Amino acid sequence: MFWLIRLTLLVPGQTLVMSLPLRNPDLHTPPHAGSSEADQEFAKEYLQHFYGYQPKSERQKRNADTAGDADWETGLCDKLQGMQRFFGLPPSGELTEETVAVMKRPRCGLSDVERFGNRIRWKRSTLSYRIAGSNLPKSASNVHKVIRAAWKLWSSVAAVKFRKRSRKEADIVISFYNDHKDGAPFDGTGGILAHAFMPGAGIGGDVHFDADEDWSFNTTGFNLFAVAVHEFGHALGLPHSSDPGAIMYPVYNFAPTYDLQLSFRDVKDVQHLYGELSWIQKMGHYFNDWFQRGC
Ligand SMILES: [Ca+2]
Ligand SMILES: [Zn+2]
Ligand SMILES: [Zn+2]
Repeated sequence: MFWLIRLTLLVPGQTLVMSLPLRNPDLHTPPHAGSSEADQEFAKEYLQHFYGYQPKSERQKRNADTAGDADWETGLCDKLQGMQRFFGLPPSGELTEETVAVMKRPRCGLSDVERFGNRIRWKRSTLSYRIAGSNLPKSASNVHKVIRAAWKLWSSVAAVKFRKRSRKEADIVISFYNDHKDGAPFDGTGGILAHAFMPGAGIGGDVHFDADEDWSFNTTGFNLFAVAVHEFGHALGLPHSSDPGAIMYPVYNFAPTYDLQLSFRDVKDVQHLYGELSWIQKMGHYFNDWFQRGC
């Protein structure tokens, strides 16, 4: 799946992307009972991408004091335990089947551990967004409806509003891509579903969906609404949450039998950035919903 090792650092108004060639498979076998070599390579790349694991260079390995597994000694075990803790798995540091299964679940492309402070936010309270026209799943009108509903979930709990623009530049550009050149290529069906950029100028705040996914508006494939709400959380400045009930949980776990709702933590986090709704704003939302229901 990964032909490049990617490290993406997102800071307001600035994006730094580094791509390195994939290393040859390591000859050392870490103490991962039962896991195949392919799983071990996959796990290393996963931990590099999502948990900040940085393998030593070949030269550093040669200079290592012991002949043990250099990768293992340079933090792979710590990163694996960090991943296991994040997902509520026993933090054994062993690449168990259960751990590999979690790693292989479809998910968001952003890291689970990068933190950029807790006050990265847009300075304005009204943001514009634009849906780029190409590669949209069918039908486009459904996409527009779902995107509007996803923004509304956030604006109904925090003092931030969203306005759609058709042509002019917008703060947040939403696109569906196969190939694209932001340093974090998509990977075909499954794997990474989408990614977004933290608030900032230029590409900041933009949201990209993998056009190769089977996007849906119901219970089949990947529910676009669920993924959009998650990615819009990033576009507003929210990091990943380890709470499986939170929208900001990085793995796709939409349960079609339930209404999608923000968790208590999601609400508190977005209110921390943008403030709570005023009494008048709450009444405005209430009457708006009331008129839309037609009763
Ligand atoms: Ca994908
Ligand atoms: Zn995410
Ligand atoms: Zn992208």
